[in-house]
Amino acid sequence: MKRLRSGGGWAAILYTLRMANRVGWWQLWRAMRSKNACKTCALGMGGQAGGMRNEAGHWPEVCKKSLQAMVADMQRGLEPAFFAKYSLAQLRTLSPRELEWCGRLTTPLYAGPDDTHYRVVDWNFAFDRLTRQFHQTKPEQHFFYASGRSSTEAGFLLQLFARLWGTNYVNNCSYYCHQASGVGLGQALGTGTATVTLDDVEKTDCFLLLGGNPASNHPRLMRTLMMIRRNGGEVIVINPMREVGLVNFRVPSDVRSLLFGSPIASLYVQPHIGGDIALLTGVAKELLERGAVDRTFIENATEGFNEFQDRVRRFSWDQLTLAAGVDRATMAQLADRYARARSAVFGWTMGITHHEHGVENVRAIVNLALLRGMVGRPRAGLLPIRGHSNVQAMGSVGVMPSLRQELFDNLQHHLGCELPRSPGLDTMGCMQAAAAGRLRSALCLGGNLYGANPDSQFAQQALEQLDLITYLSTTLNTGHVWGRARETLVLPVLARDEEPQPTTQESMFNYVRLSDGGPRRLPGPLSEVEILTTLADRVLGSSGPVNWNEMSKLCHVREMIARIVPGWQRLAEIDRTRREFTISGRILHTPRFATPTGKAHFAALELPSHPLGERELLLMTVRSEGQFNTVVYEEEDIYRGQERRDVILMNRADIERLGLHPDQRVTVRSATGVMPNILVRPFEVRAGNAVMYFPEANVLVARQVDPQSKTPAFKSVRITIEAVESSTRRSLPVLAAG
Ligand SMILES: Nc1nc2c(c(=O)[nH]1)N[C@H]1C(S)=C(S)[C@@H](COP(=O)(O)OP(=O)(O)OC[C@H]3O[C@@H](n4cnc5c(=O)[nH]c(N)nc54)[C@H](O)[C@@H]3O)O[C@H]1N2
Ligand SMILES: Nc1nc2c(c(=O)[nH]1)N[C@H]1C(S)=C(S)[C@@H](COP(=O)(O)OP(=O)(O)OC[C@H]3O[C@@H](n4cnc5c(=O)[nH]c(N)nc54)[C@H](O)[C@@H]3O)O[C@H]1N2
Ligand SMILES: [Mo]
Repeated sequence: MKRLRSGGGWAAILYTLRMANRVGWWQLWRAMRSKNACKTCALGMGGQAGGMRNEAGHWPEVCKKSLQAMVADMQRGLEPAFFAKYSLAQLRTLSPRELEWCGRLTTPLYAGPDDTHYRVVDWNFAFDRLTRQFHQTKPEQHFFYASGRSSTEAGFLLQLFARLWGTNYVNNCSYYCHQASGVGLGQALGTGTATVTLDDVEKTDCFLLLGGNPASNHPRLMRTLMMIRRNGGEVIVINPMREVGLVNFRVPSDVRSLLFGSPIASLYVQPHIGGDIALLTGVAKELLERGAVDRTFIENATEGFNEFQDRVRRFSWDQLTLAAGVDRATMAQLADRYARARSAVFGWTMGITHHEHGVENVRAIVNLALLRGMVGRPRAGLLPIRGHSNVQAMGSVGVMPSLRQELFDNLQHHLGCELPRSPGLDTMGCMQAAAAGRLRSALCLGGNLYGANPDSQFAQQALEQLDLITYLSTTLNTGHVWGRARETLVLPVLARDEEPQPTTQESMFNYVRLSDGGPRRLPGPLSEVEILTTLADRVLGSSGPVNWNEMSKLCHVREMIARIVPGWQRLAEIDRTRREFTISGRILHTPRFATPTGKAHFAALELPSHPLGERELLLMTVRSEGQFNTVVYEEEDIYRGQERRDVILMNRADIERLGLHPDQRVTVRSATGVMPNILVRPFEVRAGNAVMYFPEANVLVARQVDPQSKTPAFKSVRITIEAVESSTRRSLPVLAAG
């Protein structure tokens, strides 16, 4: 497959045309223009400004990802005959892509212990079974998981139901995503989210992008990065792998960029996987040696500087360059550019959080920002680049195992009753408890807990221990066939733009958007909120602290959120004014922080170490251009020039050193699992490191988590590679959908 020389551009536009052919031009155009927040990443497009418009009002912002998601939601419905025809065993042979393109779920499905096929059931059966489960189990035998695509209102009601029922076993996909950012920022600044607005990012002098590939995963950020360069600013990329779209990108909505391409990175630094703390400490050491630090800011607005400085001085240059995999000259170059910048924004993604030292990684970024006073003023600050389109709201409204004190107090006060104070459980904590037989059932509001989980075999076995697992989903995914309990319920839900009532979403810039919803495309699915309020009414009744019938009107849910969630007061008026807003108290344009002393904290950090054996490599598991998490839309990854997913990308030097050759079939092993028949592909990744695609590679990822954020180390898996003599191709039977 041909390697592209820049990201975006014509490939993205051609893709749009192909997708439009699939579902009809007029339908797709109308869907993309509706007043609904974009369904994919958390940059937050659309809402009342209309689809394809960003927070700065720029139009048209087109993105392949939103098209893929939209076209997937516009598929025809799965007929009951499909489930009579194909057994669970046959469905298990389908790839994530094949499952996604089977069609939309339209009827509740049920499979019991002796069933060979999913049975189509009616809603009454589903609610009866679920209600019985709640009545037969104790509160702490049940856990709740939410992905980040659901509405804020559904998330709020999910945790409200769980807490009134009596458990804190409530969590969301951020435990496998940005939790380390929330924890790290909380420790350092007393906040858990971005300190900047989109406008700050667009006007900054210097954007440092660590551990992310926005060309694929946040394409609309690429326009902003292009503009920073056009205005004479710097974009510094820190990534072990050379991502072509971060070198050059053709922004489809900009004619000049589309025709000629836009340079993105002004400096591209490739550390080892896990080498960021060493690299950032090296840059800090350089700045300290030059005296290029903001003394006034450090004195007035921070704490812990002396200890930090001592720690940095203690490391030798050899220690730092070896651990980072970056030489001193490059560190100095990075320091030069950062020292020159009058303002700087640090943005990061999963390359930073998916480690056992994820929180320390985040603290290292904050340290560097504090050193030059780059937090707490306009055009400068910190930006965790969030994944799911509404994952940030899940945290804001309490889909978490432990509530912030203020939220907990407000909630109790508002409800006028005692809520459970027993410790909650994070996502891996729940999986471990399930595996140990301590839990009986689970309710998943979207997502694919099986597919997202490290150690796939363990995940399957853990979920099998449960009596009942219930998935609220739009389409089929691997979780429905591999992540089953003794009994499984799959409940079809409406997508955001089919909701009968408006819903809200929160962007990574703390901006709350209003989505209008729209007409249903298919008969059958219910809204997430209708399912949750019906269930809560059946289990808890409506005579207690919450009248669930009333809660099925979303304006009532919003009034309650406005009263109890700090910073969300303006949500109370949004139904009347339709005015979207920035959550108060989050954006930091002055150097006062929400810590007890009002000061920001430096952290003295150790260097993580990954000593590798001679034949070992450190593996990261990443997304391709053609997928959204566990949902694979296309097999190919156009930016990385891969036409298939069963590959391992390696540095040429490692391929030679291990006596392998390109396109050779190998077996990849870790302490957790084995993946046979993988193709070796050369790639510009720092030697000693390798790359495979998530979710397939979750077979290899261990269950250990970062002790502070409980996030698995999806990006640092120790592996060995063995050549396979005769090549046997794995081929997947393809089933006809519908
Ligand atoms: N198209 C598409 N868009 C998406 C998603 C999707 O699956 N597909 N998923 C959404 C979600 S939930 C999320 S969280 C985001 C994820 O967005 P990203 O974080 O951009 O996604 P990953 O593919 O996990 O990419 C991680 C990047 O980190 C780099 N990296 C790996 N290890 C390290 C390291 O130790 N240090 C540094 N500095 N870099 C490292 C990799 O080379 C890779 O470029 O995207 C969101 N948007
Ligand atoms: N090895 C490895 N593992 C990883 C990662 C990695 O980089 N490497 N990344 C991790 C990250 S960052 C994340 S966020 C997790 C993702 O974990 P999850 O959020 O659990 O998984 P998704 O694949 O995003 O969930 C997709 C499913 O959501 C359902 N869905 C889509 N839209 C809606 C909707 O509007 N409502 C409802 N109710 N359902 C809907 C569809 O049925 C679809 O199949 O995976 C994590 N796992
Ligand atoms: Mo994520």
